Amino acid sequence: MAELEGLEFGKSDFVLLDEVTMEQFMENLKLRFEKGRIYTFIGEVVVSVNPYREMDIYGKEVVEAYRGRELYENPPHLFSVADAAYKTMKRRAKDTCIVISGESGAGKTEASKYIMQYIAAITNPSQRAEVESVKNVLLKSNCVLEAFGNAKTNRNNNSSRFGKYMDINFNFNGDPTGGHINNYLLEKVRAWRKVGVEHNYTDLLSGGFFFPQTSSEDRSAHKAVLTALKVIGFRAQEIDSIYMILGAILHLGNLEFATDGESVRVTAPQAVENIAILTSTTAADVSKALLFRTVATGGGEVIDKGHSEQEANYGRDAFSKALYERLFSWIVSRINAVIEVKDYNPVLHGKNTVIGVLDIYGFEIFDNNSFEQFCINYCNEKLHQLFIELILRQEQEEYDREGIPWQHIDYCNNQIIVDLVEQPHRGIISILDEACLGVGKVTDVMCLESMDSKLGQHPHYTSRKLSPTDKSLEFQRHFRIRHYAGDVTYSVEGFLEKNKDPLFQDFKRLMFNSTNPVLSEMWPEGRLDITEVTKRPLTAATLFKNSIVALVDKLACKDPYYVRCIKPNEVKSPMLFDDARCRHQVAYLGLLENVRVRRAGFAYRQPYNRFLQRYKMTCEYTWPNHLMESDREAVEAIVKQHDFHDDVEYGHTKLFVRTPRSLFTLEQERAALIPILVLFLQKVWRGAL
Ligand code: AOV
Ligand code: MG
Repeated sequence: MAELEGLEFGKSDFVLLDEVTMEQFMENLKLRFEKGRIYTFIGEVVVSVNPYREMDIYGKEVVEAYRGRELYENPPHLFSVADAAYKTMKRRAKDTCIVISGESGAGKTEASKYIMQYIAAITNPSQRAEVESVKNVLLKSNCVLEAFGNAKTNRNNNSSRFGKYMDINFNFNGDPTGGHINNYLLEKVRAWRKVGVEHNYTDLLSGGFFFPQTSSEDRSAHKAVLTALKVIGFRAQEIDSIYMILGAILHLGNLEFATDGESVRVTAPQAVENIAILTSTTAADVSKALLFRTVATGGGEVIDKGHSEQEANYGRDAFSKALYERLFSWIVSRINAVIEVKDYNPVLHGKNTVIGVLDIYGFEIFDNNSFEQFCINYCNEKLHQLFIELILRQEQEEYDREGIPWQHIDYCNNQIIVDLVEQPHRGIISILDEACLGVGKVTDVMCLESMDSKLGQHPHYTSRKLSPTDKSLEFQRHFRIRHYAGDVTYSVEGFLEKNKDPLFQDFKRLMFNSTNPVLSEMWPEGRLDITEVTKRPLTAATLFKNSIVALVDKLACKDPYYVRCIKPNEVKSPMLFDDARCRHQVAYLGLLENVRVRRAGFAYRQPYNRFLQRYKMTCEYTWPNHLMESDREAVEAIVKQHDFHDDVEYGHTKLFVRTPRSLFTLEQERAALIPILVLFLQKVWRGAL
């Protein structure tokens, strides 16, 4: 609360603004950022501005200061939220979750790591070995997942190209017993490129993260990953397999095809040999999978159909990316197998509770926005919707619980945009899926035409054809969605292919038949015989939608805590507060509404005993102790003496204060009394009184 830091640092809770206007909000946010106060509350929500510099605020002493304390007892911090989530989980045996949101580069992943570190630091005081080992794996998993799933983008040098939701399980004592990681849609193209795959990639040892003999920084990062893999419990054979798969991916990048008359051949047979060695297959089988496709004819006959050069190129890239994606998912599943809660007996150990931490890609607007951005931004729409629903619901529930009358306030709702994307039969995903099912050659442009005809009237959708004079829709293939966070122009090019995400069955069989059991395990569907492969797999967009719907369900049944991250500028500078950029984020994150909801109800709420402890010195009837029947009555006495009886409601266990001003008065009085009190006590100690 404000008194903990002087007012020169601005207001530490936006609820305390004199007026809830964008101007005041921005003024406070900027002032605090410039004074190095990167965190600010909105009630229990923490707003964070990326400092783009090392801050000395995560050390041991700070952890100690926050441990077990109430939110308002310390300045706002990620640790406040982490501790609140932990306390609720422990005291009320409720599952909680911490949702970290904000756009790319706003600081979500860093925040999630500090939160995990905090939870690790405050648990297992008795240092039990098995709990320590679980904690260690949970922390180390970050390093591995980032190595494989993050990549440099123009928005963030260490951008997460996958979404991550991690459940941490706790036993009755509040110590971690295990966890589970869910990963969401790896943007495989970017992550895969990081390995150093480019066509005609000739020198294996230059560049690329995993074979990086270039800089000492790369070398030590690489070593850290290796150590982490070992700590987590990857076996030597598994680690070797990881390297071999990465090696195979690199060699695939070296493969080219040429056409001789009718038939296509590989130009560098040595690469095929290498791939065969690295994947524990034979050169003949690799070559066949690269150049032919086994198909079942209508008559049940199985034939090998030669690829065109174009098909062979396509197949090679799809295979290479799929290898990477499978590897990533397999690594996640291996980590999960290690941290899975085993032998938990609720009768013996008490209720098993969970804290979930969500760090998922933020809203993205690139110069070229493709299928991945479409999925990512849809995911952000869903999470925003959840935020609205939960923040309102939570308030409502608290008032009900405490027996306080309360009126609903209206909120902007992005349901219409969510529907635009996911509605069955009419939404964009359905239209895409339909196009993917289409017989014959359905092109991206045909798909766009279908969207235009079905969604032409939708207020959040437009395209070049529908708005021919719109300068930002330059190309025939552009369409635009008015997201809650801003307009994004997508190019439909590649949408169908990415949505179908086809990989020739031949590659799956090739990998399943590898004599390396680690590799074979990653490709279970390669077991199927060609004549058995009839069912069309779900499309990428539908799979993603299903996983996000499941995620939202998971979050919705937990007590949510929020960290809202803001990116202060586009140039990664610790000094610059770009007003317009920040204002835009504040608007779309719905932060002003958040403050309003918080204030329209009650700006502050505190359990009676806490309130009393803090303010009893301001009232003659309560200082040093009260003689009333209950703490509630004592609190009433304080409130009456300070004349803001009309501004409060008395709940069953808490006092609710409508406007912050009332509390200000109390705070000021308390601040004025403290020096007098200190003087008084000093005199008592010295025996002067
Ligand atoms: P993101 O997770 O929100 O983007 P990151 O957490 O990766 O963003 O943060 C981007 C960069 O900002 C980091 O690599 C740090 O250099 C810096 N940074 C962020 N938070 C802090 C902090 N608390 N203290 C110091 N530096 C920080 V993305 O995953 O791209 O959506 O996809
Ligand atoms: Mg990230």
